[in-house]
Amino acid sequence: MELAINKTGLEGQIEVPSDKSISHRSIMFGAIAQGKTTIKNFLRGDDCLSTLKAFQDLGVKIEDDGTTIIVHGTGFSGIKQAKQAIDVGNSGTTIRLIMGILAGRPFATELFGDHSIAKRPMNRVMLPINQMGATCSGHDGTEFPPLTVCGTEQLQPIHYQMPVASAQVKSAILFAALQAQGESTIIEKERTRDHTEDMIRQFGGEITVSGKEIRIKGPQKLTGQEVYVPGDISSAAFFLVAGLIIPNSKITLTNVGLNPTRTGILDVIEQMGGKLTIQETGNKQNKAGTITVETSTLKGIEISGEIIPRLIDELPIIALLATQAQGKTIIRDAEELKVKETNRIDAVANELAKMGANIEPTEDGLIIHGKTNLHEAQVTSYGDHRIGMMLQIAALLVKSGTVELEKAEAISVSYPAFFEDLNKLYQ
Ligand code: SPQ
Repeated sequence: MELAINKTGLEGQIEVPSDKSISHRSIMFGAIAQGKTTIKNFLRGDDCLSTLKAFQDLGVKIEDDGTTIIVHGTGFSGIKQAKQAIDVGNSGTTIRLIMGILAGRPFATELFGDHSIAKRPMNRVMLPINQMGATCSGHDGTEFPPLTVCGTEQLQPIHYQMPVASAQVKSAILFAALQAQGESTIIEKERTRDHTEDMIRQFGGEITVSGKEIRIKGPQKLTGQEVYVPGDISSAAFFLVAGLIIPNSKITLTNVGLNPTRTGILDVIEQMGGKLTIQETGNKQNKAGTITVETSTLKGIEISGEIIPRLIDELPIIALLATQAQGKTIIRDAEELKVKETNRIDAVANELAKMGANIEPTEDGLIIHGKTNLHEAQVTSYGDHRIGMMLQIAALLVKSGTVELEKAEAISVSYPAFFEDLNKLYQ
């Protein structure tokens, strides 16, 4: 697809799409709780629709009138053996979190996905849930999907020191721990997004979090709730960066979820000298706000350590931001980027370099020297939604020629209306 280029003066207001992480979890919690869960503002991106379909395949009654989703949960025992293998599409969150739920169900389930899912590491979830008593195995003795999960109603609790900072692994263990006989303890490597912990509380469960240590007793019964999904800061990130780097721009983003485990990008923008204002609009339980950004003079910084999980999905677009900052930006401790929908360290470095950026991949991140002009190129998303959207924002800086994006369709995984929303800013 040919991307829009050479834009200045982006102006306007966008309501960013609903949070992908919370949308997945709202279906999952609705399915394992007793009673009705009503979900408003659910993200209708491909990934979350894969979760919805997966739970229908597992025997859960889910109604969708196009606006509101109603999940009729009957507890963990309402999760029944599927008639066929479950297709998770491109969604790492779906496959990893479902494994934790299936760990406590007494039957075998086969899980598979697309070409990218077939390369995503699963030992990180299989090892702890197997330690709890499930039997999970990957394709041909590997850790990779297609996977088989054989669950048991006799799950044991676990004391687990996490070797990776991963909200997906933590969440899978929490779902298994909710079904285990006794107290489990999870110690995070770094604190990661805590939507699962929040929703356990929202659905009437008990969980104790103290720094990086989480304690949870099983078995627990949860109760259906009303869930309103806030906007996704990971989707807002593309327009935050556009507003900062495109000349003469001012963009306002409404209803952006501001859970502190997700807001690392806002800290980075402030440290780089970006002009940003935040007006909080949500409540204590569901922090949200309106964010306005303006074209800014930016400087390079170092991004490393505990902030990385708070902005892991924003690193591709932060790398673009760094190409427009004066001086050197170093991103470290982000080796997890290599095992996302694609190797995001290589993908970002290759594609931005094709457009003229001065960017080097490293073992655990990127080094970017700015400020550079970007020029026309033929680029690819590698089938990764976040790489595709980052490249469209980069193309807006290109003065002449064409920027052709391969595999643009991947963007519908998390932001089906991305191009329509972008169009609104220059009409
Ligand atoms: O679902 P998927 O494909 O893994 O989604 C990604 C993304 O960019 O949308 C990662 F590729 O986000 C993950 C995120 O990186 C969503 C997520 C979650 O909802 O729990 C947690 C993070 O992954 P991880 O591996 O660090 O736990």
